[in-house]
Amino acid sequence: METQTQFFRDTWAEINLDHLYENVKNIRDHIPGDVKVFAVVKANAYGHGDVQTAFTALSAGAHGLAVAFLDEAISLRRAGVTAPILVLGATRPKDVKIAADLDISLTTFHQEWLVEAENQLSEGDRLNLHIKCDTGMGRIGVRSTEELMAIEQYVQAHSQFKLEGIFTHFATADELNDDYLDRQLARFEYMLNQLESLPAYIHSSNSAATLRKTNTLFNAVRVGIAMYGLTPSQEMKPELPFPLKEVFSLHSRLIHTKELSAGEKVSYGATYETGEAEWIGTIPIGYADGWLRKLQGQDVIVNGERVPIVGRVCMDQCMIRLPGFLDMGTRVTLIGNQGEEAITMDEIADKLDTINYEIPCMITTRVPRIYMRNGEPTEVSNKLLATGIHSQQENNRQLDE
Ligand code: PMH
Repeated sequence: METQTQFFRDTWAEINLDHLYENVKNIRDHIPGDVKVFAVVKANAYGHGDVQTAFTALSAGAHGLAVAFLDEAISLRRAGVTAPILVLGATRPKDVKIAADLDISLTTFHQEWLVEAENQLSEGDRLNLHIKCDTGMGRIGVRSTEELMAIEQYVQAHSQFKLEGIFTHFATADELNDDYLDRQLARFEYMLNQLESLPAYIHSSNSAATLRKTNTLFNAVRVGIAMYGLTPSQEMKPELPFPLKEVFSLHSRLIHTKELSAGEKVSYGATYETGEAEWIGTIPIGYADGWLRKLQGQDVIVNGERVPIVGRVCMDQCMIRLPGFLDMGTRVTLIGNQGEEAITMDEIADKLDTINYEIPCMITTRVPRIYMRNGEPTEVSNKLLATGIHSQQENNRQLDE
């Protein structure tokens, strides 16, 4: 089959929208029907592609979206998202007008911020706010009840503001020992009790708390990592209420193969030396794609078999030891399944001494994302294409296999 493509390289990530849909649906079904799900799509949906993730999560029953920064929210609105969007991080008070205009909810945790924000808004404007409580994460948020009450009063007294929500974030929800989480929860409940009236959304749970706990759900949850099919921590693996399906996989193709004789060297520093005659393949992915130099020695899957990356990872390419001669263009899977073999995000995270969250985030935007449904690349809706954003990711590659 002829390859039709809007990008011109042999490395890509596949985003399995069926898995994403299933994960969101399972999360939705796991919690009571009146608890709303905010799909956390910050950081380009943890590297998966925010617009496609957002639309899929919403179609699977998510009520709204959460992002870190105002820019991320604006980009979703411009892509046609009409669902509620909450900015979880801090927004500069001078930028609140655009949030009000686009019906984007912001997070607040300082009274002075409200005073400055009010100056940017006119009589008829309405800015939806969620108060962030710092109950023990030590990142952002109101820490004292006096501050909390002052903020509530200020918001109530100014018609440009509407108190839409209040929330906190747990530092240890992915650990099975609940001592610290319970202390945070108690502090949050105490803060809620100080309010004159409760806003529409009360939320504290990330994925780990949503999957593991029932007493932290309130009436909304903010789910990121589990939606992408990744377990929040290794400890939680045996505790999962349903299987999570990984959404992101990473692939490349052999662009060069050769047989080297014994004693020949490979890559910068000439650190790898063939022990015998070896077939060596080159794949066009390197550290500028986020495939870090530390991944030297990591396995990839080719022809259904695990083989190692040999020699140093270069900026745009790396070399692998092949089981024998293989055709150019043969698919190489760096993350995901091929035949009977699988390389999980957790395996890569382990190799890099980090957490699975970091892996899809670190694969740079130079790697095109292909959105898959029923095993086929999806037609991206004309509406999305018309926005002209995320064009690198909005492609419709026919995989020639
Ligand atoms: N809510 C807030 C405020 C967050 O910062 C995050 C994730 C989530 C919800 C979703 O968490 P989950 O992906 O575990 O479900 N934030 C981060 C972070 O700042 N670093 O790693 C994850």
